[in-house]
Amino acid sequence: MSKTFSSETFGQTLPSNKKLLAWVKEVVELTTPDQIFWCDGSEEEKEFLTKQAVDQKILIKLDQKKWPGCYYHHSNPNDVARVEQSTFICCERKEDAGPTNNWAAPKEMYDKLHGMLRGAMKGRTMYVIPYLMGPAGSPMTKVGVELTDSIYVVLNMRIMTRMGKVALKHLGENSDFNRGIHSVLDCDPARRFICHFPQDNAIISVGSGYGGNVLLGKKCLALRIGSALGRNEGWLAEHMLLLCLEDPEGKKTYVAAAFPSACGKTNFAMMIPPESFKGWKVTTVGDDIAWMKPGADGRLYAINPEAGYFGVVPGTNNKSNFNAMRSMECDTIFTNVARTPDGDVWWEGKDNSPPKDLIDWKGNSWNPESGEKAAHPNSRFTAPMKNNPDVAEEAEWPEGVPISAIVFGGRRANTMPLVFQAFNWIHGVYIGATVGSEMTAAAAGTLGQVRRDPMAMLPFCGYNMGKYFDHWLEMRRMIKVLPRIFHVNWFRKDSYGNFLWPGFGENMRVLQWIAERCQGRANGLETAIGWMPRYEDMNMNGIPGGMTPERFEALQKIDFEEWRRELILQDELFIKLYRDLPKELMCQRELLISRL
Ligand code: OXD
Ligand code: MN
Repeated sequence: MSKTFSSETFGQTLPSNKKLLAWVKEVVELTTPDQIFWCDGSEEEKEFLTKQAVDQKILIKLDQKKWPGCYYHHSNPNDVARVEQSTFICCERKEDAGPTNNWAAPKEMYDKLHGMLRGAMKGRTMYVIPYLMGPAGSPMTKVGVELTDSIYVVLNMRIMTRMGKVALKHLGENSDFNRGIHSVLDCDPARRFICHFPQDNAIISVGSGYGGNVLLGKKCLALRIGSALGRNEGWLAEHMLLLCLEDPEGKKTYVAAAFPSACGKTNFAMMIPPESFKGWKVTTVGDDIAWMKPGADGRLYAINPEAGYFGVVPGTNNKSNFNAMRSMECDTIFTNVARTPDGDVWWEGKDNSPPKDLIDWKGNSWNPESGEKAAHPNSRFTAPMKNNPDVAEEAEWPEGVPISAIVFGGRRANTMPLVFQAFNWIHGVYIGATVGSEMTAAAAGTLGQVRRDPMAMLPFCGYNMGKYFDHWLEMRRMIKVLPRIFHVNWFRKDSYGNFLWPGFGENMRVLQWIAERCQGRANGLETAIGWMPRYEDMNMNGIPGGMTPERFEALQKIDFEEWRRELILQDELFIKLYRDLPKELMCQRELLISRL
């Protein structure tokens, strides 16, 4: 093996885990790095690597008075987002990946990727990152090891996961860990592949440096591989935020919510209740991913496997998300926002006064007349979860939190009311399976078009989506106290195109109804699509701009013509998945049609 200079620098001894050592050796022989760096997760190591990253111009040090511990990174302009077209599930049978995933045969894909990785780290350092997804000591926690040639990945992984010695200790001599290999190669989109091998608990990612493609603990392990592991092991890996709602008497309700990307999961998870909600508090357990497993008492327990936030920056300000602004005040890595030569950062939606001499995310000088965005719309902050002033203490609980409510939602200008509740678990699974959301600005020409994104997992389900629905249905036999299931839509508009609901902190009103429904305290009306609050069932005190019963009726309206169209649109997904679609869901569809 080549030189292992972290042990010289930090006195770290190599782990004794033979399986881990043998696998690292194999990858070293394949990729031939000049050096191997075993990460221990210490503060000294962070300082050392940060200095190296600055010396190598991978990171730019921000003004440390304004932004203590914060750094800036420009990515390659061709590499700014997840790439669904280059993301593969590699299992033996194509039908196991299902019609919503790209598939490749494992052997062929391994051959191709190993060919690309041969000698790929020559002249570079290979970092060995042992990490945990989940709190140390939790029975739900999984160990991963990522081998990467990117120092940016190391510094992000140490924020997003519990990394280093703690992970090696958790692993011990066990051979059960996720094997992840990442190399940026030459960052060519034509040679970019994000590949998952669920049967081997392995991931190989090449050709990209962008977070969602390369921080292998997040979308790759915690969702794609995680969902496949969860199916075999009897749990759920979901694209969900987790929050704790505490009422004035101190009673806590834990809520999990799945919204497609860019529908405000981080904002909802970090919500601050309005002034009129004295004594109510929302704390954040997680903002993106939940692992949920039935506990011994028959309830469904959830952990947030992550330790940090990798959030979209544009649009974030003290009003839209006060806690996200606090979270990124120190020890944060900013990627692809705009910056100034003296180490400040700025983005669209931060405030109305971009600083002078702004440098845009591509590194060019920028002014308001440039006609382009200064910050990339998918620019990100990577911040430790502990920076959030309202992080829940429960985020560190190894046993997780008992979930009372599961909420699905999307961005819909019409059809979907503000809130309704499923009649039961199977109906709730149908509601989750048929989630649709309007595409946002990124895809030109399709603006406003509704894309089906079942349970917000379309890009993240690591196996056949039909079988995934089946797994959700089967879970009801393992959970004695089933969470109640709801659907929300903050984005319904009137005929003039104005939002009918103020959103943000005011969503607290919906959350209160949801929590009280779970406790059997709030009323609701049985309708064709589910249980719905009437005007008098919701707390509208102090709502900005007021809320008349007429306006609320428009928000909650079930328009039969719109629902007819909705059912036809749902068919697109059902036809695609027909072969493996559980018949319970077809049955729910028929029941809904007959009720309507
Ligand atoms: C994310 C996403 O980055 O969902 O969390 O795309
Ligand atoms: Mn996400």
